Order: sequence, then C-alpha cells, then structure tokens
Amino acid sequence: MSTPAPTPTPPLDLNNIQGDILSGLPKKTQFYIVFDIVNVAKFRKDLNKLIPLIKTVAGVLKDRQAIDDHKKKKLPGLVPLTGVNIAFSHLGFVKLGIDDSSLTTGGATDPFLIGQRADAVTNLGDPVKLDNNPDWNADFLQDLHGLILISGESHASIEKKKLEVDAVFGVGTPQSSIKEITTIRGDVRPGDEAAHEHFGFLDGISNPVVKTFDTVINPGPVPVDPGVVVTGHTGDPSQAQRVPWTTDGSFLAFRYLFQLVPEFNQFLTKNPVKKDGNNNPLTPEQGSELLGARMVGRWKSGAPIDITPFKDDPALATDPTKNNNFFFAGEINSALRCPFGAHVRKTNPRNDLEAPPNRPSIPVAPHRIMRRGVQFGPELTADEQHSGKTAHGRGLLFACYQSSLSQGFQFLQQAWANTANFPPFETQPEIPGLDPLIGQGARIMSGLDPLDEQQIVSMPTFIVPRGGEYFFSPSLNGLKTTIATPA
Ligand code: N7H
Repeated sequence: MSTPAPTPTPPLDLNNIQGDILSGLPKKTQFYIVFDIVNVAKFRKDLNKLIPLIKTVAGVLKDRQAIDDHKKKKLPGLVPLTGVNIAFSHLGFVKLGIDDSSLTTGGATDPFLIGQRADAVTNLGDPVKLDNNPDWNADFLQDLHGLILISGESHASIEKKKLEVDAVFGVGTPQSSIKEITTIRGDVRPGDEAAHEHFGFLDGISNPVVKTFDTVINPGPVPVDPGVVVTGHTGDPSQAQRVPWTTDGSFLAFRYLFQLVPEFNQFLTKNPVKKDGNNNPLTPEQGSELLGARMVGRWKSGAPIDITPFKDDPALATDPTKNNNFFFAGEINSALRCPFGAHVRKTNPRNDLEAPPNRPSIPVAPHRIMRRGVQFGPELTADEQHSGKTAHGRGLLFACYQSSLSQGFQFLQQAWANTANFPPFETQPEIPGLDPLIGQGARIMSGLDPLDEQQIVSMPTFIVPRGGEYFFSPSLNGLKTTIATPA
C-alpha cells in the first residue's frame, strides 16, 4: 500500500502572523510587559483596540525595507519605528475562558499546560528553593497571563508606544483590564558591542532558514519546514490537532537569564589554554580567548571555531555566506576543532546526529528554534571587572519561537544542554559534559584543551535563570475571532 502524499504546505499568511516570530521586530530597545488579566470582559473588548497596533510579519518586512533604504541613502540617525506583539500563557487562556486544548497536545506534562515555573523544577534543572519553587524573582513565582512586547529604535519611541498600549487597557485607571506585573526593558549594547551579548560574543547569527518564507538562503544547516516555527503548517508535530484559531501562531519561551560577566571573565583569565591544537604555545591572552571560543563554539567576533579553530577570523565572522557554513563534518568522533559540549554544538549539533556511527540518524531540524531576545542591564563597571564579582544585574531576555516546546526550547535545555553524555557516541571516549553556558546540574565539560580532549573541567555557574514563562503568540485571526470579543 502506498503512503498518501503529505498535504502540501499552505502558504504562510504574512499578514496573519505576528512579526517577531519569523522576522524579528527590529529593535535597539524593547519592553517586555508581563501582565495579568483582571477584568476578563473588558480585556476581551479592549483587545480589539490593540489589534491595529500589532506588527505582523508583513509589517516588519516593510520596516526592514525602510531601514535598508535609510542606510543606502546614508541618512543620519535611525528610522523611527515601533512594533507591538502580544502572547498568552495557558493560565491566561484559562482566565479568559478560552479552550486551548489544541495547544496542549502533550498530555498532563505538556510544558505549555504546566507552565515554566513547574517545568523549571521538573525538567529544566533550575535551582530550586526549599518551598519547591525555582529560585526566581518573586514576580515570576505568581500566575502570569500574558506578555506584551514593544520594540523600537529609541527609548522615547517605546515609551510613547507604551502609553498608547496602556491607554488601550486603561492602565493607571480603576477600570484597567490588566495589571502589569513587571516591565523589563532590554537594550542592544552600545557602540561596537551592539549585537554582542554581555560576555562579548556576537549573537543572532544562526537561526533556522524557513522554507517558503526565507528568500535568501546562505550556505548552512538545511532549511526547516515552516511548521517547525509556525503552528498548523508542515513540520508542526501537532498540525493535525490545531484548530483554526491556533494556526499561524508560535510558542514563545521567555527566560529571564542573568549573566555573571566578571566571574566568566575571571574563569577565562585563570584557565588559559596553554597550546593550540597544532602544539603552538599561546600567550595567556590568546589562551583565555581560545578557552572562551571553545566554550561557545564561536570566537567573540562570531567566527565559528569549526572553520577556524585556533585563530579568530573577523572577516569570516561577518560574512553571511560563510559564517554558518559548518557541520562538524569529519569530526564525528573528535572535539579537536570544536568541543562536543560547546554551546553552539550542544544546541544545534548539525551533522553530529545526522550521520552518527553505529546508530540511526536523528534529524536535528525538528529541534531548531527561532531565537529573538535582547540584552538587559548596564555595561560592566571597572569595579566589577577588578573584583571579579557581579554587582549589577545584567543578562539576556531570552526569547525563542517554535511550534512545539517539547521539541524546541524544553528539549534543548533538558535533553541536550543539561545532559552530560549528549551527543551519545558509542566510540567516543570522553563525556561531552554540560553546555558550559546554560547547562544546569553538575557543571563539567571536556574538550576545552584541544591537545587533551578527554580532560574533564569543572566550572562554576555563569548564567542564572531568575524567571520566565511559556506563552503562545496567536495569529491576528486568532486574536480577532477567538480571543477578543466585539467592542
Ligand atoms: Fe545561545 N552566548 O553568548 O554565548 N548563543 N546563549 N542559547 N544559542 C548562541 O549562532 C548565549 C541560550 C542557542 O545554530 C551564540 O547566533 C547566551 C538558551 C542556539 O549554531 C551565542 C545565553 C538556548 C544557538 C550564544 C544563551 C540557546 C545559540 C552564537 C544566555 C536554548 C544557535 C551566535 C544568557 C535552550 C546554534 C549564533 C547554531 C547560539 C550565547 C542562551 C540556544 C554567542 C549568553 C537558553 C540554538
């Protein structure tokens, strides 16, 4: 009997999908407004007034065109623009009285159903307090209903837009339909550090290329089906269960991650790699730089160490036709070029699982996530650098989109980052260890010294989760037909 041909992927409706999901809201600064719904009937009416403010993928593409034109014309300053998106937690849908069972297809342990607070304890490995709650900021230990993102090119722009959003819900009046639990502002770092996260590494280089959406396809990992990111499309493991209002959406995993930058820097300074993989001695500075690069899998410039293992190559780093064109190919059993535990190898093992020795290939594409997010907190002070101790909170407002949390963020954190023997090669003598950045548990890693791949190194924590939640970012159609009620 022949298998029926798969249903062809319906085209993505770019006017129906919220902009952050596929295109990323353009931003120099961004508000994350975490809210609770306090007046359901009013909220559902108010939402009608928010819908026209929401930026879709089509809207973001127009904004990006405007930015490109502005740059081409070498005009001064930045194009003034803002973008608003909204997402809801399972508890938000419960509060609204909306049946979200087509989003909680994983049964009683579905991550969206149980929420991130419970998941942090059960599966993510976050440090837990005596009361069995994760060791998070109090704001995130209560029930959270939704998240509003406001991004823009300047503080003035997003503050103005926030006043508009607040007015929609009556915030600041006794009739407010929402209560803002916390508003966190993220900011792209200043000057040359723009696009670099707080440890100093260029970020936002590797995100999945989405079939039927992306038009520029640079050499790199294979494009993913649209349903890996957008619900209801080919590649969404729960495609068959989605009802119309839950299609064209995406799950948003938000994590409030603090980075211990002086402690990270001190670890690099104290443990420089002595020689590169060709036995060439390194200065302490070179050795520290190489250590950091081997922990991340890229140099601070963004150049992948799988291509340029022992020397940074800034030109390669910023060339989109080259900077993602690596597959850990030819080193299935070797960490010489890139340790198995390096952050980018743990979170996207590329060919490691596609052609492993003595076991069937495991496709990586279903586990790809669309990373967004932005830095928060001040730049490092001289005192902190000198003392090696963090005195001011800073880090990453991590956000990623996927059609399945249990295949995407939750899986990456639990099954890959926190699992010491992943990737599980039978012939590989050393334990890869945990992801040295985000791994939770007994933090060990091998492969930091290219001449002694099996040496296991223990390391302290550099990233501390202090909150988060799982949200669903619905389509415009879902917002109009099911979540809002006519005004
Ligand atoms: Fe990671 N970092 O600064 O070192 N991440 N990450 N991440 N991350 C990546 O390739 C970082 C976090 C992924 O396709 C780069 O764009 C920091 C979480 C994935 O090759 C850098 C934090 C999760 C990739 C960082 C953090 C991931 C990736 C290289 C937290 C998921 C793409 C730049 C504070 C569970 C891998 C780039 C690929 C890349 C850093 C968090 C996942 C520099 C500081 C929580 C999938």
